[in-house]
Amino acid sequence: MNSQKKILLFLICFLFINTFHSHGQSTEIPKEERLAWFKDAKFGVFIHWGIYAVNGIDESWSFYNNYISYADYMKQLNGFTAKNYNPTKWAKLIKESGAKYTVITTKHHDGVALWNTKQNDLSVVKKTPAKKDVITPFVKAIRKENLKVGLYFSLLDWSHPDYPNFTRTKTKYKKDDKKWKSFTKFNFGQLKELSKFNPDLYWFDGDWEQSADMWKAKEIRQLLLKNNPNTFINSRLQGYGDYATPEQGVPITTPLSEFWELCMTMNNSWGYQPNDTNYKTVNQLIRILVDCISMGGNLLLDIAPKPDGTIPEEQTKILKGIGRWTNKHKEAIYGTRAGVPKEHFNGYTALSKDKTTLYLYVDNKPNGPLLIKGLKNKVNRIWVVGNGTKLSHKVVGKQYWSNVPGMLYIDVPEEVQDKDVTVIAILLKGKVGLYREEVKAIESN
Ligand code: FHN
Repeated sequence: MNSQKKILLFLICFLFINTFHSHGQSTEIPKEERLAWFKDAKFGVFIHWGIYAVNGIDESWSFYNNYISYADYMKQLNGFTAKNYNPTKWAKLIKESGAKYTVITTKHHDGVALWNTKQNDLSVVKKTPAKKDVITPFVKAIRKENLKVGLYFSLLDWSHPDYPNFTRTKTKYKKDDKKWKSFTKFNFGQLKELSKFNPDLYWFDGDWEQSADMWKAKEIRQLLLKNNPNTFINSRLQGYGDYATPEQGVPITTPLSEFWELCMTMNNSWGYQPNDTNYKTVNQLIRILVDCISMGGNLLLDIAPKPDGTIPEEQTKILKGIGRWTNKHKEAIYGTRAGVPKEHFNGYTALSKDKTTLYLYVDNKPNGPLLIKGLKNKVNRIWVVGNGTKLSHKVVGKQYWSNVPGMLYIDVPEEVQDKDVTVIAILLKGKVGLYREEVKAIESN
């Protein structure tokens, strides 16, 4: 074979290897299939539970930022009892809230594992009065409620002796291949242990401190998907994830990723902090959920259990309050897709998966009939979601000779309005069609 043919053969092989095995994703079940339930779920509950609840201080960050010494931070191990931990009660409350999935911290940046890891001794099993694995019973209780389970795992571990970083002002080492190899073996060991729980999703955190190569992110992805080809990963694996995870700030513009989830605290703290009484109201949180739904995303709302395993009363009330609304408006939540551009309706909207029903979310008291502009479809029926009342409506301003749609006005009597967000369903003739052209001057009547 002459040298030209050899070069051509090499190039073909190189292209094949790089095209079909970069990220290893071409051999994976398509993302749309793996994340189908996630796209429909819309609402999840995040759980930050750890020793940081004992003093009610920032999770891991309090020692990283030198607000407390590491030694004093770790003394919180002695206060983590889980003596009133009732995972079944947690699972039922999460179900009642209308959440379809939950994500629990298995290990935060402080390195304290909540399951019986065999990779080291830093766990609530070996180092706290709890003396038990709290993840296994939680996963079991969640599955019993037919909810999906996600496991949060911090890639970085500021406690581990072989991990280079420690606090904002101290590092254990700058570069040490032997130590880093040892830490990588530790991380993979813990990830293999977590894969045994067969979670529906992995919620990585802390990826910002190292590169994809250093984390061996590609190998982590391959390990987890080999263990369960239907699982998926959040964005925090240095480019090897499946969906975007905006945090705390409600997106202003619709995220570019088709799959995304806003994670948010109920007050301003991820962990239990009794001094943080700055809770968002149920009404505010429902409207945040509606905002995410209207943009085609999910809300992952955090709760922060106390050291004994009880969920703070304020947080229980909020989950129940959200559950009232989600239970009443199921059809306008689960399985919906992003709504129509704001020019057509001055508020939040969403569409049914088949695009034949348009949902309007009204988070205020209308001064008059609602207005929808530029809707090409004829309307079959309009009703109030959650109580079925049919609503009177009419089209105004449609000129027989013009293709510009008329303006659809819908009356919403006070008695059918929801105390938080009223949802109106519009059953269209066919799939939604929107007039998006420029309205021109008239040349003949
Ligand atoms: O550093 C963590 C933080 O403590 C918390 O766990 C949040 C939750 O998404 N994630 C990281 C900050 O982005």
